[in-house]
Amino acid sequence: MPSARLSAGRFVFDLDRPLIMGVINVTPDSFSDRGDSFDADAAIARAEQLVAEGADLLDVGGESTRPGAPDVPADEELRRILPVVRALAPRFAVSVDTSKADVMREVLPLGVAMVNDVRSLREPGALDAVAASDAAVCLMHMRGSPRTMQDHPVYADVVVEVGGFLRERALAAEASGVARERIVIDPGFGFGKTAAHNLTLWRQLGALRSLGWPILAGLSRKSLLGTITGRSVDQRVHASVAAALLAVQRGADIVRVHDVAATRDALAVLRAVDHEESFQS
Ligand code: HH2
Repeated sequence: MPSARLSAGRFVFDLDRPLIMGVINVTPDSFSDRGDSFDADAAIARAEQLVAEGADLLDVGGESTRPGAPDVPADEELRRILPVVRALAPRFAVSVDTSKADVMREVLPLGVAMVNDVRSLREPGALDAVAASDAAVCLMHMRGSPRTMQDHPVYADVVVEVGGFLRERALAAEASGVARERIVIDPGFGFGKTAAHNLTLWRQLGALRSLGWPILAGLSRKSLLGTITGRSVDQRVHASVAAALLAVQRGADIVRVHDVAATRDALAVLRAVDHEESFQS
């Protein structure tokens, strides 16, 4: 079973309750918010709001990974996120959503708590950049790249293949010197998967968790929820809250969400029902 703690730079999180990671997309083209936080001041204000609402971690990203998104050069990604990371990292537990070693090397000395890499530290230099720090890392499964990942993904057994990949990447990180309690794994909902693949992985989160690392689940506002409910991106809050709840019930330790306040309330209800001792009148 995964370690009961997550060590993330100067932060240590107890994983006996689920953590909420709030999303800050410093991008003009994210699928989920259409550039609401592209301006640095807007991103910082949103981050402060998400912390007040109950976010444990803030995930700051400067490159959209939606299906079909173009690659963004490292200097442009840094131009977008650096003012935001500089303002937030001294105050809060900041995760940086990036795959580029150049970006990691620039932000890690600023006191970043986590690197969240949708490419699982496979870009040149990325593994070493994280190993040389004390930050946590989220290793995510993706088939192909954002430009190609939804082109007819096929798996013989999606749970075995995703689990095998995540295990291999987590062991590679450990072999490079990243302690086990700094590692989180993520099946990568929507990254090179059909709706059926996503649902199978979701049902089997417990099997992935038994690999030995905590699980992060990112389902918030995703197209799977649009497929299920028929709703557009800006109308997926209710489905996203249900998704966070059902991910935690099936084994997620961290949920990556846009709607922090609503998710926090839902998880508080779950905890009151599941843990008698947490709610005594
Ligand atoms: N999903 C997105 C981005 N980063 N990281 C992890 N670990 N897991 C995820 O599921 C995940 C992620 C996509 O969501 P969003 O950031 O809202 O959109 P975009 O990539 O278009 O900026």
